[in-house]
Amino acid sequence: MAQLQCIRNTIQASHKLARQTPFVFACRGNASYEVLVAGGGTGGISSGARLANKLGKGKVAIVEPADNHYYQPLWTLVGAGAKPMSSSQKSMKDVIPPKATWIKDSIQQFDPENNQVILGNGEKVSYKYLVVALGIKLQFDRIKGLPEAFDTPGVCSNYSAQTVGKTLEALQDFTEGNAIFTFPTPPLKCPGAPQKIMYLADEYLRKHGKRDKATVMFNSAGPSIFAVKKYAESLSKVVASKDIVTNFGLNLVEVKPETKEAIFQKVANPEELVTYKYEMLHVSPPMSPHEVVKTSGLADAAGFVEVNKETMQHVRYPNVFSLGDCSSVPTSKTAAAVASQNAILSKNLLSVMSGGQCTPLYDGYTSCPLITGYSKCILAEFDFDLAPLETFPLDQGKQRRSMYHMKADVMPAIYWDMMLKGRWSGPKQFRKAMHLGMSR
Ligand code: FAD
Ligand code: UQ1
Repeated sequence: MAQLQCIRNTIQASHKLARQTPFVFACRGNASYEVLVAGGGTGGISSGARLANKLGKGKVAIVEPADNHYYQPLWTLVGAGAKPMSSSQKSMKDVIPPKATWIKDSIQQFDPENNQVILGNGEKVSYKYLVVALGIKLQFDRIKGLPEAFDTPGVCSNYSAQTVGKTLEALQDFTEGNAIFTFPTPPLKCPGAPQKIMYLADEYLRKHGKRDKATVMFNSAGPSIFAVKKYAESLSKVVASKDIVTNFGLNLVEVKPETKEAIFQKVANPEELVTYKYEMLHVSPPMSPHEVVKTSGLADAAGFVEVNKETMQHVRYPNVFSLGDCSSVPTSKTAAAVASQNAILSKNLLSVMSGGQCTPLYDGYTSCPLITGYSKCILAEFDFDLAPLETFPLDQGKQRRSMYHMKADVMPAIYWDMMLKGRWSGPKQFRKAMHLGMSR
């Protein structure tokens, strides 16, 4: 028995080593690649994998400084205690595509005129084609007192790996008072996330007999519960049925942990401030493009990589493409959107590479599984025009257990086993099949 286990361990160790070997070395010394991918998050790994699968070993490099890769969509469930943090995390070396090279550094500067980037260590890496997938920067420090407040009880955020663990703590420690959930002025990734955790918190407090001592409050800088009319109508009913208070046009500007106060500015009248006491404060922070993107020569006036919204190709540099949260594509910033964008980006980049044209293919498809409880979810799917673009032939405006399992169990498997390996282009084919070819 012990011998068997020993053999098993040896085989496992050798498999692990074999898988790690190609990624252990990092490129050094003014290297050059056919395709350079900036960022090893959702967009960077999935596009790097798809392109490396097509182009073969040694052609694609991914620049990413982090040791770990996160499936951020699971943080809603991690914050609510429904999934462990470990289920949202893998070591970066285990998700870097086997045929790609990992440059473990950060990009300090883009130089698109000379087809090169400058790394943190000062070295230059040149490319023929560039894919920019740097995500969006969280700006907790734009809210006065918030960074310090994270060290005090009750203040939490599902938006970062460092603060998501505090959400469950805040729920466990809750006794009585206001449980406030904030929504910032855009841009932000996953605009559904600020309210998903609120519905889970509501159910948690009910299950633990604390809901009658709580006022659950959604204080949003936005004008409504959700941008798409169909889902906004469903969510308004959910809010009413759960006895949640909504305050629109309120932007969090300061946290005073010593008095447990959250101070909001009125969007319509910034001179006017409104203060609420909190027992629990879940913050969705303001976000902005990374400085390195803003100053790259690749950005639009808002600081995002300026691409054609239907092709993913840069509007001034035809050998540059971008996808995900750092791009200017005017759709809701989600991993689901990245899946569709990736298929289109790869098709167009490979076409340009072989002397062809880009095809305008992206309709803005994005999806937001709006979790409304520990076993309920409204699966929002929509396009650039905020028109529903639903996969399943049933009313997705309804809360459903099946959609919860899709979000909690099916999507993570698709993400790790297919999307990060360049083999998931979003649900378009299923949508067409389920609607007997009658859907776009
Ligand atoms: P990221 O995945 O954030 O990756 C960016 C990468 O760039 C990072 O690895 C970073 O280290 C790297 N980087 C940054 N700067 C540099 C640099 N200078 N040099 C090199 N590398 C750099 N999406 C959904 O589809 N469904 C959901 O239900 C959902 N829920 C969410 C819930 C939460 C709480 C959060 C936070 C997000 C959620 N999302 C959801 C959004 C989704 O996670 C993002 O839209 C997606 O990860 C975007 O991918 P990206 O590659 O653009 O950015
Ligand atoms: C999706 O494609 C995707 O990409 C991985 C997600 O990531 C988080 C999603 O949450 C969803 C809902 C989709 C869309 C997939 C289907 C099957 C509707």
